[in-house]
Amino acid sequence: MRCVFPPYQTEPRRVRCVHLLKYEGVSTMEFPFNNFIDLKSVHRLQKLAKTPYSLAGTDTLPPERIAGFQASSCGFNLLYATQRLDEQVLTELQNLADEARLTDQFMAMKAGQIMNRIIGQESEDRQVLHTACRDLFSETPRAPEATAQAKEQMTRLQTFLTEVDNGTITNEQGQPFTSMVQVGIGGSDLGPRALCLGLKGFHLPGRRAEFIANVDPDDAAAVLAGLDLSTTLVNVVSKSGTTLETLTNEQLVRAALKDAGLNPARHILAVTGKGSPMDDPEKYLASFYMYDYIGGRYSATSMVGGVTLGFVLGYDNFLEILRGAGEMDRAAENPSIRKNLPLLMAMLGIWNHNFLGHATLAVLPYSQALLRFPAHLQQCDMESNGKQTSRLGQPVEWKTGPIVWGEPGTNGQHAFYQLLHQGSEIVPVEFIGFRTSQFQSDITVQGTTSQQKLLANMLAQSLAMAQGREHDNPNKRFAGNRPNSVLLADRLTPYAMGALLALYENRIAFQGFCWNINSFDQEGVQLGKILADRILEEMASGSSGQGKSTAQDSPESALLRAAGLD
Ligand code: G6Q
Repeated sequence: MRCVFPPYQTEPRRVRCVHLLKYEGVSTMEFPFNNFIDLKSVHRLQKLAKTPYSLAGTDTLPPERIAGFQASSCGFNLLYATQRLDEQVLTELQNLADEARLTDQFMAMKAGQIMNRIIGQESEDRQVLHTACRDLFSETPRAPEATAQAKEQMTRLQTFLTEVDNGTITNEQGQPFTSMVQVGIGGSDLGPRALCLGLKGFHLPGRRAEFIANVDPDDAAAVLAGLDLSTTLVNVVSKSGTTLETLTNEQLVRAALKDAGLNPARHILAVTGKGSPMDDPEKYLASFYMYDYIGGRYSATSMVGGVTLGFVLGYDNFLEILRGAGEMDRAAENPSIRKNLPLLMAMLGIWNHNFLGHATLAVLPYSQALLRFPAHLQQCDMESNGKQTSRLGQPVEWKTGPIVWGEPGTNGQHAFYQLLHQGSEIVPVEFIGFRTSQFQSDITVQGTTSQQKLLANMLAQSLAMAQGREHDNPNKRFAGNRPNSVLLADRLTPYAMGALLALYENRIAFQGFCWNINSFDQEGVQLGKILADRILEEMASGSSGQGKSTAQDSPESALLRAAGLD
């Protein structure tokens, strides 16, 4: 039985197709409901949202509330007493997760159901199996075939890295490679880059990794200027093997290698989809694969991240990233929101976004290492859940993904926190912190370490946003009631980094399941690419540069002229 409904609006509103999820032996999955806004728990939550718990004032956070609103998974603790909710709201959020069958949908995804599709419309129609890349440690992986493919790639990676380490793979002069440049964009850049920067304290001595993403020639120029190309490996990463920016930058780097008198075939490796135009092992020093069922923005734990991270951190540390991610994926199977951090964070986000009406979300890591993690989340969240068509191919009538943004604290405190505390827009915040520093090199000044100062600031911000402060002078008044949570772990290790990545990936997937949208395609990036191709054609042919504008000019030509680029 399929959940294909007649055109939107003609179908009477009701929740249908419940109890049709199956995990095994079913190639297509039936989605368990139609409209988010028709779920019974949604109606109850709408009523509760009229009088949310008030955090403002000095007696709103008694110790029992702070102790009660905590949860943990895989070494991460979430303190969420500073959210605008009470036990009743939490119970209804659990009911919503149950009614929308969120963990069932997650299990179905992990087991290889076709989750990337829109029923009744042309769509990608693919499995979503990034979780299989890290399901390497269990004797009963949820998607055994995909995990077997991941293991095969891991073995290739281990062999390659061993040969780089033991001098079997060297440059033409027999010198070891010390640097790797990853050339890729979007999902083939952001996650791997965020993780690479996130784990600098674990980089192998003498090893370094750089990234070139932008087609702006200044990006490549700045990176290449700081490298000795003779001891540099270039890792070109593109799932499709057709991305304009990446193919252009590959040519640019090939030319730079040749200019330096080096043989590109001894320096350039590739990570790509099987059968893509880049799947040409003859052309590269080594080739690794990622598969159709791994979306770009969910690919950091596949070879898309594995090759560069393995090179700079060592194979064992990459394996630790996968172990952390794999354990968080297991934690995400628990139907109880009190025991499943990704699910809890998904539901808190939905409470703030759909019921309290907050349009954006700031992710503020109190960890300089996580400098680029918000940028990765921007892509992962907004490309996944910035949608307005349901999985049944109908327009949605409820809010889907929020605007996600962020920067590390304490730097942000000296920048945009003014708006967070006193602006007219309420911005829910997710703070992320670690009890000890990554490098474990610190100084005590006036009785506290820098790490303590960092964490004290994070907790202070959480309290200030929640409780605010009364003042006679309205300009010095803080209204409070700015919801936030604090996510804490002991130290940002490879294991913690993997767990954090999977925590957010799974939170995003749970929200997409709840909104009944397809979190795994990205049609919204296509139109701009098509128009850019048209403008490039005009630039290459010079057809817009023939005199004054005419009434027949296409908008592309007219814009080129107006921009002085004809
Ligand atoms: C991610 C998107 C997108 C993609 C890039 C790079 O989910 O699909 O960001 O990763 O466009 O694509 P290629 O890896 O195919 O070059």
